[in-house]
Amino acid sequence: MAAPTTAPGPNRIGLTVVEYRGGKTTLCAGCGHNAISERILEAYFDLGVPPERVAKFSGIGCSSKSPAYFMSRSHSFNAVHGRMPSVATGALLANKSLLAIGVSGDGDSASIGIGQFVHLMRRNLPMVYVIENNGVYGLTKGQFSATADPGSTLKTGAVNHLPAIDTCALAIQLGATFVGRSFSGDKKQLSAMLRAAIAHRGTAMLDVVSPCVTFNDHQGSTKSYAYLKEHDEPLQELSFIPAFEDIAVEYDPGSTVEVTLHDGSRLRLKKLEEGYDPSDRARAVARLLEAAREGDVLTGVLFVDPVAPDFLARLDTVEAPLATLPEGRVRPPSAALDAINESLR
Ligand SMILES: Cc1ncc(C[n+]2csc(CCOP(=O)(O)OP(=O)(O)O)c2C)c(N)n1
Ligand code: SF4
Ligand SMILES: [Mg+2]
Repeated sequence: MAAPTTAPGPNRIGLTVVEYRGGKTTLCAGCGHNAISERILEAYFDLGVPPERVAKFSGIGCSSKSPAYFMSRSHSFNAVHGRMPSVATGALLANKSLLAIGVSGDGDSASIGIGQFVHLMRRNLPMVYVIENNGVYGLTKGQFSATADPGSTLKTGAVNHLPAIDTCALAIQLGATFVGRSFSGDKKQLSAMLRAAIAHRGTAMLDVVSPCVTFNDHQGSTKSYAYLKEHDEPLQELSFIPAFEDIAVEYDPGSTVEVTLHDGSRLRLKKLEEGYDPSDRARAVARLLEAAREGDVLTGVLFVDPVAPDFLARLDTVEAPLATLPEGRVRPPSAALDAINESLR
């Protein structure tokens, strides 16, 4: 049922997957971030999104280098460390027709960038926001970040004593409208989640555990491939049916929740955990805290509200990109300026 295609042939707008590729990666072989770049480009290819409509944003870190490795034909802005949210906000306020994706790291979003991150989550800016979460500052040689779990160790044996920031719990509590957690090694779950995030109108925050093979893949790490294989606790089996595939499939509403997204696509969540309701914010946060206490990594769609108005809708910003508006529409008429000048005399 509606499995991602990524066949070598053209997609629905006549482009091949090669046309969604980016530059050759300079990240370490085996880095989780590389797998996420692949899933991202496949998701846009499968949905037939024109690369020229996409704007990629990032901050600083190995993760923030990732946008260079997918969709070279898209717009791209590699911002300052932790300041990507304000750059993306400005770009979308100036041009509402862009389809935005931000790629950040746990350091970029939860350490230096936490001040910007929290405001992005409460604004519900329409963008996909991926945190490639490896628990360390990979680019600067593997210091603990703010998402490192207490008791986890560095390769040197140093122990983290501070509590971890759970970006998903924080985003849900702050009002984000699509929040999911996945693992770079779970191709099926991550692909469905990314495609749904692209179809969602609002901030879709995906925290993807993405092991750093060079600095944080040892015993004692809770962000390693081995730890995730042992402790990944999926909430649902996800499937995504794009709006252009008009397929009706029977399902049992007792065991499956179907969410209709902004563009008519459907996200189907087959419950693996009885009673989990992805529209209940308080329960979602409580369940994340419970999982953390048990040392489990809860994955899947944690929370979704497909109807809340996004930031640009609330502000009622102009449809046309600001750069295309004629001067007469962006400047106050001279009579208005004269009146202001007169009032200042
Ligand atoms: C203002 C500023 N402070 C510190 C740095 C140094 N620095 C570069 S990347 C980074 C952390 C990156 O960590 P993360 O976002 O988790 O990305 P990763 O490399 O782990 O993917 C730091 C502290 C910087 N570039 N700019
Ligand atoms: S140092 Fe870590 S995060 Fe950076 S590219 Fe290498 S494996 Fe990836
Ligand atoms: Mg990191």
